[in-house]
Amino acid sequence: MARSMVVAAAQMGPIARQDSRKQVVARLIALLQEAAARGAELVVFPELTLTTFFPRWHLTDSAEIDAFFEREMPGPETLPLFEEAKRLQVGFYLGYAELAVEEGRTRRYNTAILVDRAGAIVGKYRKVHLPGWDRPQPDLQAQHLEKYYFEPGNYGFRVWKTMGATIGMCICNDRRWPETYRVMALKGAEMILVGYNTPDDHTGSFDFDSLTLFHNQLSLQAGAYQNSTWVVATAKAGLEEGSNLIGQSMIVAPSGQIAAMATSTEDEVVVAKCNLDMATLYRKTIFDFARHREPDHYRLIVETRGPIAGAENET
Ligand code: CDT
Repeated sequence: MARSMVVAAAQMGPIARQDSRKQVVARLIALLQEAAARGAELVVFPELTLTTFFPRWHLTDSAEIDAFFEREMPGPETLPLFEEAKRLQVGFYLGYAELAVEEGRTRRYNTAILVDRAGAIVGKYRKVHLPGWDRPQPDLQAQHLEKYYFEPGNYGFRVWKTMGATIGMCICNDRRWPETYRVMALKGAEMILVGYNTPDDHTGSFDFDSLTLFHNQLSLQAGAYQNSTWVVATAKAGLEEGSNLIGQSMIVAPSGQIAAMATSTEDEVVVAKCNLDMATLYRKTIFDFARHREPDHYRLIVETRGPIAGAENET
């Protein structure tokens, strides 16, 4: 019999700056309960789930900034979510802004955790690809300041054998980079979880913005197919503090087919039963990595960050 897992993408509508953690956690619990009632064993929440997407603003007051960050997980405000998930025996992925003290220094990360069905944190990921800028851009109408608020994650792309599957995590912009999926696929990921906040008004260029939904879909489907893995992608969506965030949360099969997709930009649960053996099927055939990959020809990918000059007309 095929191994399977029922998974939910628990999309969230907008979160206002003034919304308290208590209000947000109450919404998360309602989504969790709906997902569990529909048979979900694992629920994926968005990136930076607990607050509004604050990197759209240039804040300079450290107390104001720190208010968006979690110092402990679970903390008193998030504990009810852990307790309810444990009661319902549902695992979850949760994105949040993490304030950590490491080697005597305060560090800020854009983080996601994986919690198992007993309510224990079994995995932590810190976002590697931070989009946007480290200072405000006077020429841009909409700011995206993740490089100002966060350091790149220091864990790399990891996978966890838990809840009957091999599961990897990444966050938002990571989903656009093929390297993200490949590293986890090489480590055996059968399912990759990703939360996101994607504005469709970040460039001010109509041509680019009008393709935002297409690019979301393209990245997720290509990542799933080219790496033979399920991808569960969950948005924070809707008009949030004047910024329009796309929805389109979806669950994509290793075939690249969309198994379920949200139709709103509000709080919404989408559910799919994922055949985990489907990942194995493609990896034994067209994407049998050990048989077909030629890593000697991929060295440039890890040796350089940006394009190199003078590589034309090699003989
Ligand atoms: N949160 C996040 O990573 N959002 C980006 C938008 C980048 S626009 C400068 C994304 O890739 O969806």
